[in-house]
Amino acid sequence: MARIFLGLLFLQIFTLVYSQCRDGWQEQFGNCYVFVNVRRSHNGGASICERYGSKLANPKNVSELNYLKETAANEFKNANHFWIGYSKGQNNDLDGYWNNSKPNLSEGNCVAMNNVGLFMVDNCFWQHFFVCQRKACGQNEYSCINGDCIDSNYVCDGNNDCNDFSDEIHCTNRGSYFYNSLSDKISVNASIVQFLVCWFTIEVPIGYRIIMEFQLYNVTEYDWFVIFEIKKNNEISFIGDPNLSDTNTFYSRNNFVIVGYGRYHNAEGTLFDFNYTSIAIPSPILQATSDPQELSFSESWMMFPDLELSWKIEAAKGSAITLQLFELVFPNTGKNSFYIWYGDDMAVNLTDSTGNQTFTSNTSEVFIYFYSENDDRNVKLNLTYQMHTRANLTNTYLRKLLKLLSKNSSLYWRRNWLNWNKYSKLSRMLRRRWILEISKTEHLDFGTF
Ligand SMILES: [Ca+2]
Repeated sequence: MARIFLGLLFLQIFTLVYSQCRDGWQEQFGNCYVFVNVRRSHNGGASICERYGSKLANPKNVSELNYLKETAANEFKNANHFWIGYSKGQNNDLDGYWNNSKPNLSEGNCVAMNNVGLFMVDNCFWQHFFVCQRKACGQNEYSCINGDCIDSNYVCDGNNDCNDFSDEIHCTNRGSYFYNSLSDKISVNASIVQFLVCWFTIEVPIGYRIIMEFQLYNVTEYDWFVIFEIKKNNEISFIGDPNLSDTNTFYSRNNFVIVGYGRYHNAEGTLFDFNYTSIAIPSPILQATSDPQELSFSESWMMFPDLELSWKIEAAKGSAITLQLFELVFPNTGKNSFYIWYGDDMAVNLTDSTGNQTFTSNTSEVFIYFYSENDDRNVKLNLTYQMHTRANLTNTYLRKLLKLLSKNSSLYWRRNWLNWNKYSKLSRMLRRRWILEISKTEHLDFGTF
């Protein structure tokens, strides 16, 4: 009886561990796919895929395209589009399988697809959900986190066969413990450390970052201790060591953290304990109203290295959005970028700027993008966003506008302004032009709109 039970247990572990795709990934056409419900730029999504040894999905034929669109319809309830891997190539053309509907390159450089199988080219910084794709492993292989496939006999044998330790992170018989809840407390007592080296690996969902806070740290100089994470290409990135730092709080670069401890002398009692929590880094879509609303960075986000943040601000169709920037402190070092798109392809690169500035869109959406490679502690953003309806612009400030326009332009403008409704296409163009003119004018106070 006991033998049968052990046999069943073994079978269960076997099927759990040695599937051809990792948990959460779907196998299809010899590939593994994951549909990520987190909004990122094209590059941000691609970089998350790379950590898993995968790329943004590239449908190569109609079956793969149909699979992507049908699965996306289920997985991405609130998204019109999701990123796939195609983008503008070196030959300035789009490389990909288009099912006779090649998108128009004039609208951007990166390709998104929707859940009815149509493509569009979008600004690569825009935020969309995304799909990663990698090759599935064979029948008797283990699927490493980094995308490698190893012989399943090498799992939990004490050797780092995957090169990212993922074949050795969940082997309690060898002193490696795996945590995948969003928060937990990990307390390590000398009595449970039977091994010379033990590992504690935390993996939280994609899009989350981990904060570790040490309460107790009795690791001596005779021991070995490290907190690190694996980036793409198995590159190790050290997060910190409580012994060497003036802080007991550490922030992850991605959704993994590994804590390693090596015991080189006899120890007693609790060696170290820490709490970890994880927070999602959002990419919100905000609705502008006629009242100014505040947008600012959360200080806790700023502590994370390799941080991509974005906000899309939408207003009612036909209206405009004004951003009033009150404070911006932003390091102009490393690979940092800060952009605001506030009109038809008008981007402001804010790497250098601080202080009061106003931006007024000529479209009903504004996009703000921030990236910082460093965990710079001194980043501040404080701005308000506000919608201006067409009614505000046409009725209340008509006289003001006409006065302004007549100052430095001809009667042409007045004449067409009065024909606003008659020539709707022309008037749209003119309205955009007017808003642009106003935004360039210093003496108009937008707070009064
Ligand atoms: Ca191994």
